[in-house]
Amino acid sequence: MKLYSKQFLGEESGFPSFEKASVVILPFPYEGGVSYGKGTREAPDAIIDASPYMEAYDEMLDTCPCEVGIVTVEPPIIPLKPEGMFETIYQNTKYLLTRNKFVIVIGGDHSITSGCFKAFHEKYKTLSCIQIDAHADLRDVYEGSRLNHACAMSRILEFTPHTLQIGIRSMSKDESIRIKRENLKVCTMHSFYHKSFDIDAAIYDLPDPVFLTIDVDAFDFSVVAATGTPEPGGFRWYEGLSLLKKIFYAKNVVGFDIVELSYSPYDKNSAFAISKLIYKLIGFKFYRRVYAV
Ligand SMILES: [Mn+2]
Repeated sequence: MKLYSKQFLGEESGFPSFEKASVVILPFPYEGGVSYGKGTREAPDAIIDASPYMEAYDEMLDTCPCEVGIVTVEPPIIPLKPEGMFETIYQNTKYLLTRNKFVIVIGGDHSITSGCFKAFHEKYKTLSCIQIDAHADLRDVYEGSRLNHACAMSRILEFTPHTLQIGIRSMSKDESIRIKRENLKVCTMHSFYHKSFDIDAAIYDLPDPVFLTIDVDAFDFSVVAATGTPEPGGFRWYEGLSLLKKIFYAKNVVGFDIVELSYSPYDKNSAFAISKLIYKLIGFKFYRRVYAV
């Protein structure tokens, strides 16, 4: 697979070869599945462009996570039709998994997750999914498409019954009925805030390995302001990091995607925050140290 002309972390990455890299970042700039704000097509470049401005040294972990070898591959050509997009993300993810890489997909909108998850699920039969998101994304069809971003978790549930949704604070009445009827594991932001959902037990109960899908609208506007379907009341930076650290330390996370950032020329902070988040998660995956957040 061809390496991208720009690399996550820039020179700080040390420019390892594809073969030597443990981590592969796959930019997937697709926004055919959005319903409100646009701009997520430009998000992968915005995140990669921001990444050389952070330190390669992680003060929390007291190490340089980039030493595991991180490469960024060229974004594939993506068909406009959702079915073609699905096949493209599936095939690209599948290829990287056959090369035994830790795959990080940068979206793009949330409709890309199901094709990505399909490839992971073929490799890991007992795969479960943790979704960090403001929205339940449990509609079967939205605006005439089963691959709309509002249907992301409905598609995942066709592969696995083992899901955990965290940070949710926006859902339809029908989605809430479905959650109760199917006893889906959903930790709303309200119950997270009030500690009325046993999140440790829910994480513990999920079968390994785990695929993580992170919608950036899960975060508070102080972390990410540029997103297509914003919802107030999200995770603050350390609150989010603490939760993600817990997930990475408790489970075998085999890959993740990060979706729904929308590029804005007036907001450099959001892209930088997501760049830093990706780097923190690489650190959590490959360096388990004891520290406090
Ligand atoms: Mn969302």
